[in-house]
Amino acid sequence: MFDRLRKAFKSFTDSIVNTISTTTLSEERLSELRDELFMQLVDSDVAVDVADAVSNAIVEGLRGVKVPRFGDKESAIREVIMNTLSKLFSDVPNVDFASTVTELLRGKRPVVLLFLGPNGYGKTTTIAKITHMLMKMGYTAVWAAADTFRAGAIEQLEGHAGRLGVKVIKHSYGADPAAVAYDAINYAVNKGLHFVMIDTAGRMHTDVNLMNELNKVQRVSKPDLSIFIADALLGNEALEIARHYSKYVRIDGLVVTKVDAYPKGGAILTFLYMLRKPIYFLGVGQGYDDLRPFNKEEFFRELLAS
Ligand SMILES: Nc1nc2c(ncn2[C@@H]2O[C@H](COP(=O)(O)OP(=O)(O)OP(=O)(O)O)[C@@H](O)[C@H]2O)c(=O)[nH]1
Ligand SMILES: [Mg+2]
Repeated sequence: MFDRLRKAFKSFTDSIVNTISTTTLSEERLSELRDELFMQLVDSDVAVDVADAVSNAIVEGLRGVKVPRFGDKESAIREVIMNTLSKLFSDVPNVDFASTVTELLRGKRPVVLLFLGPNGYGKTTTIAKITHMLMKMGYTAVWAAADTFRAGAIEQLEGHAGRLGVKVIKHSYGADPAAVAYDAINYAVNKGLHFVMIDTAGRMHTDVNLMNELNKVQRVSKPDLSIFIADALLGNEALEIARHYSKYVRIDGLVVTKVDAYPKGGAILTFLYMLRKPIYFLGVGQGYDDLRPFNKEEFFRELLAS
């Protein structure tokens, strides 16, 4: 995964090691290397502003760094880059989803999870995957079919529910999604279930009516976590939409989907840097098990692994 982004860091690290093996890192050479890294990051789909900030910070971190003359130069360089990335992203929370929701359950039941995002980004599939994971942990869930807008949305959710053995609370198409969410929460309260997952209709931030409707769903359901589903393949577009969404709804964190079909990898860095929100999971396929917990430090380590 993230092959292209890993190659960008690998090629940069190699260039640094080659330079310091023969000469010192002059200002001029550092500036060339910074431009090289910037271009490689942009080619890996990192947004321009983010590529600029990351390449500048890494070159700053390398300035005047002491590298062992005979030791493992590459690891020394990788450590500098790792430390720089950690610092650059230090205020982006690293959230372990499973332990967070377990913690939330100590204080209340049900825990309510609201899933948001544009059409086709993977909301419904992600609900199924996360529920599958929570059920394996021994928890119970009910789903709110709050996408009462798109034809076939309720049946699609019921299809997943049938396979996983989850109850769906539904109204008819055109019904108020907030009312569906409200009923699902009441159902969970009465049955003592652990989780309510609310499946909402895909929408663009430009549709003010639909965005206000989403705001109402959030006000009524008071979710413990509102999760924006970001399609990795639509990197910058997904970023812009998430930023506009924030004017209407609270976003607590993200799941980045379709990472299996996205060797470039750069959008993940872009989302983290620009939104400063935790990424709970990466979606890595269409199966229920294709969900990978995300940890930013592990991600950076993976990017820098030789
Ligand atoms: N390869 C891959 N495909 C995914 C992933 N997540 C979702 N998909 C696919 O993306 C398509 C859309 O997924 P949905 O879950 O229906 O998306 P949605 O956001 O609910 O879409 P709407 O209900 O139309 O707004 C489906 O074909 C999914 O199988 C992923 O992580 N990897
Ligand atoms: Mg859907």
